[in-house]
Amino acid sequence: MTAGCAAALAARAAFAQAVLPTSYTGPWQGYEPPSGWIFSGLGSPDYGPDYDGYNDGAAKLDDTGDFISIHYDLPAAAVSFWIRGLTFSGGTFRVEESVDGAAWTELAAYAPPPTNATFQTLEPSLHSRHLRFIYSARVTGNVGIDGISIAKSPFYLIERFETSNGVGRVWISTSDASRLYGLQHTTNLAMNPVPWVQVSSAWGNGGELELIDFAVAYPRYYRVLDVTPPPGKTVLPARAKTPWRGAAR
Ligand SMILES: [Ca+2]
Ligand SMILES: [Ca+2]
Repeated sequence: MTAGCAAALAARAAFAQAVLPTSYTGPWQGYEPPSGWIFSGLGSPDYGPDYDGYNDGAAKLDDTGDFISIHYDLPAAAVSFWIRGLTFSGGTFRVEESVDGAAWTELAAYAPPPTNATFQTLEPSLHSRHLRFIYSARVTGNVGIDGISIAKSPFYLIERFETSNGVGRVWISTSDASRLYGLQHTTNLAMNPVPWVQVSSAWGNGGELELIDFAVAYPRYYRVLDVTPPPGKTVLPARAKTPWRGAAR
């Protein structure tokens, strides 16, 4: 393989994104991962019986630097997986998250991982778009990983907020053209349950989307979520605003 070809492949791997929700149960070593996923240095053969019950193997990480990474498209609510240490001693295994795929921060560290296969759920930052399971320092033993799934957050990250003349404008960075987005606010985050009120909604446009609150007051906290009606329910298009002329006949 030429250097240019390798670079092009690396670039394609770097840009491929998994669409949330995403999950993978196996088989692992020697198999093509889903789009946006990378398997690096996995040992052969996979562990069996596996941990998630799909009978398709658990991944074997058996050297320092072995990893499974996932690049995904939207804020994640949670990542779940099975983990097991096998004659593990002295090293460290980490689950890490990243905004850009270059700078990584620790989400969890296992020194050692549990000796029985154990189901874990972690909550990455809404800013993160990359997760990786990495054998950061091996001394003795291996780590088995299985049944990784990443859930989509129901909330969208508010990228910008501006107010002017009592009107608030909120932007989210990505939107899908076929989805309806709601802007909701509350004045009291301490209540249980928190009373959220929808102040406006807008159909996605495939890119950055603006949502407007026409009557900003403080304190006021916002969230943006997908409020697309389920199939079968239709939303009437907004009527053109015309001056009031009295009751229609
Ligand atoms: Ca499996
Ligand atoms: Ca390896």
